[in-house]
Amino acid sequence: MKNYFAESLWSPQGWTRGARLAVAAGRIAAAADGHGERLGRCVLPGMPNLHSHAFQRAMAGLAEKQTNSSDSFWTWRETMYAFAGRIGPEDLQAIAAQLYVEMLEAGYTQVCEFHYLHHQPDGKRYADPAAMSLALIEAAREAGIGLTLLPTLYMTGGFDGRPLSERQRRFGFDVDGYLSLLQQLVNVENAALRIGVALHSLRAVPEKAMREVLAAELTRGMPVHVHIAEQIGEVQDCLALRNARPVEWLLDNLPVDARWCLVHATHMSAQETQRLAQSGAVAGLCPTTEANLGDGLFPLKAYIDENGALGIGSDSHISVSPVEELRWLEYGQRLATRHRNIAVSVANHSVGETLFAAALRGGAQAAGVGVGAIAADARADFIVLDDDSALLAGRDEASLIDTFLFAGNANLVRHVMVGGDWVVRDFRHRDRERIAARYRATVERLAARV
Ligand code: NGQ
Ligand code: ZN
Repeated sequence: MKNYFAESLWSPQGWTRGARLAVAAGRIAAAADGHGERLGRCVLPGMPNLHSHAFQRAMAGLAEKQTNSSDSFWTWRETMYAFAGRIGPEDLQAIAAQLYVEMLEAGYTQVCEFHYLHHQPDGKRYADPAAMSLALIEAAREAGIGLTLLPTLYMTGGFDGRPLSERQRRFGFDVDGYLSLLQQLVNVENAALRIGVALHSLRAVPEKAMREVLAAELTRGMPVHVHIAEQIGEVQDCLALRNARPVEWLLDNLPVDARWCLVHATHMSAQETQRLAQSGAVAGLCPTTEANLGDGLFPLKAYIDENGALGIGSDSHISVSPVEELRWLEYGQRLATRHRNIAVSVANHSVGETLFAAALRGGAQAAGVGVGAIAADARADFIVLDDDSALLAGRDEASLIDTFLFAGNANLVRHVMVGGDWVVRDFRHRDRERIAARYRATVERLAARV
């Protein structure tokens, strides 16, 4: 048992002054005694990252040149597919480990990996069909981040059920193959690894297959993630072929509840927004990627007013920072409405606290793991902000989180604990150099392969 002391500890219920924390066997123990080691002035729960495609971290910055005067999400996707085609299991492990180190240093302590790069580039199975999944599991273990691995079902190339394109072939599974991959991975679940279901999108998974996966005994109680309504083109195709908008269709046809995470859900009518909020599902918002890809803006105000659950993800990883995701979540709304201080609730007028609390709660729900709060028996995950930072000087508890999220560009996350282990001390991950060196060698090799 190890005892710690924090001057101010924040949880979604509010601040505790002079908090004592005991950590035993990787968890927060019920009661602490003695004074313990001083952690710092401000201790917060670690943030879950509810949406990641790890391999895309290595192409950050490589899709910012105009290829066509009408560049869009769809032309970006071609660039992404070409890049995806070069990644093998060892590459994936090196890239993901680097990404997870960056996440930890930024204050994320759990990541939901929406993983669809299953097979060899030509679509052939690896000798172990789980090779790519195992590479992600190994990367998370090396970095020391909690992982919710969401192997992704991907079957068709569009709403009309067309076959996968050549570049999509390595994503493809039938339902039986998919369920046996899930079973193999469930067998290695542990305190730092949870397995869940991902259905890539309404474009990529036929309704019948969705029903079969959800009916399987194996998937009972698992988190279920799906990409939805990110682009207008997708809304139009869905309307044309199913006579319903994507979120509307999903809510009408599948048992959407608190197990579900609808990633993006950008384009919703007022009625869809209200119904999604009432379903108890989490809206998985990825503001920096959604900005980067030109997706559009989520109807945040209406959704918060209906008490909708939400969380944040770094998705394509052009940015890896909970601060930047939450900042841009609010700024998008300010720019569009020409108002300020939008994401607040009746109970709390602080934008920072409202967003931070919502993303902790929704992120933990989407991850299917009891994280996101510093509470008795929870996994011992927390972050300690930098006492020496000038940005936090003179800030009392009422403005600490607003300042953390909205002021400056320096990383204020100084120490990070996951499952009772200090993975980041004084801003540096414990294995940062080794993992960065391997990453560098990997991207240099990938660049040479073009
Ligand atoms: C993905 N990413 O699966 O990586 C997608 C692009 C698609 C985002 N939507 C591919 N941000 O949706 O077909
Ligand atoms: Zn995605």
